[in-house]
Amino acid sequence: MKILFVTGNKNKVVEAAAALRPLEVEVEQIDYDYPEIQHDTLEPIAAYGARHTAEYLAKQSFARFGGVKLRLPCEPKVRETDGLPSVKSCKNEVFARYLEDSLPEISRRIGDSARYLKCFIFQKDFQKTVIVEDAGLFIPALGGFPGPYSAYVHDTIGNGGILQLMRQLPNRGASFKSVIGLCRHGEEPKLFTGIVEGTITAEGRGTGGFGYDPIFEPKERDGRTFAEMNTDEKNQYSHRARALRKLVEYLKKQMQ
Ligand code: ITT
Repeated sequence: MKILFVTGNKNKVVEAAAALRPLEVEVEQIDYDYPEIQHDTLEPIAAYGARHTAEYLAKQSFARFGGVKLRLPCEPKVRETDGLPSVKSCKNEVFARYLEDSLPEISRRIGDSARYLKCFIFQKDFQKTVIVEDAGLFIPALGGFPGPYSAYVHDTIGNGGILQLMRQLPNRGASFKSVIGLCRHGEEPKLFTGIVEGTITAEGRGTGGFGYDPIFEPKERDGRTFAEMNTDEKNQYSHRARALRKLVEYLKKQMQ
C-alpha cells in the first residue's frame, strides 16, 4: 500500500516513512500547496487540507483518465453476455457516479462492460490515500502561542524570538501537537492526533531534527532536546509518531 503525504517538509516524510515501514506502507511525498484555513485549533485545518487534496488529486487522475480513454478501443472486447455486471453494480460507486455525471459523452460511447473494467483499472489511481499533517507548538505561558501559527512564527521570529518572549517566565511548560488528516476522494476525512508534553529550554541545543526541535525538551526523556536525538529516538516520543501510531492501527484494521 502507498500513502501520499502532502507536505513541503521532507523531515516529516522521513519520520512518517520510518513509522509506517513495519506495516509495509510506502510513503511518497507530494509537494502540493493546499489552502490552509484560519482556525485556532489544528483539527479543522488538517481535515480541510486532506479533503481538498484528495479532491484535487482525483480531478488530476480523472484528467489522465480522459487521455487514456483515447487509446482504448471504443468497441469493448468483453460483451454483456460474458456475465460482467453493469456500471451500476460496480464496486467503486464513487468512481462510477463520477464517470456518469462528469463524462456522459464517454459513457454513451463505451458499453457498460468497458466502464466496469475501467472502474477497476483506475480505482487504485483515482482513490488515492492522502495524508496531510498540521503540527503546532503550544506554550501555556504565552496563552497557547504560537499554536496554529507555528509555521509563520518560526519563519518570522524563529526559535530566538520564542526564547526572547519566554525570558523571565518561570512556567516553561509546552506541548507539541500533531493532527494527521487522512482522506480518500468521496469519503469523510479521518483525524489522528498525537501530543507530547515538555519544556522550552533556556537556549537552543542540538543540530538534528528541524523547526522548534532545538528548544523543545520532551518530559519523558533524559533532558535532551529533540534536536539532540536521532529520528528513531524522536519517533519514540514525538507528537507526530504518536499520531502516526494511531494511523497505523487504523490502516492495520482496514487491511485485515
Ligand atoms: P507542511 O505544512 O508543508 O506539512 P510545515 O513545516 O509548514 O510543513 P506545519 O505547518 O505542520 O509544517 O508546522 C508548523 C511549524 O512547526 C513549522 O515551523 C515546523 O517546522 C514546526 N514543527 C512541526 N513539527 C515539528 C517537529 O516535530 N519538531 C519541531 N518543529 C516542528
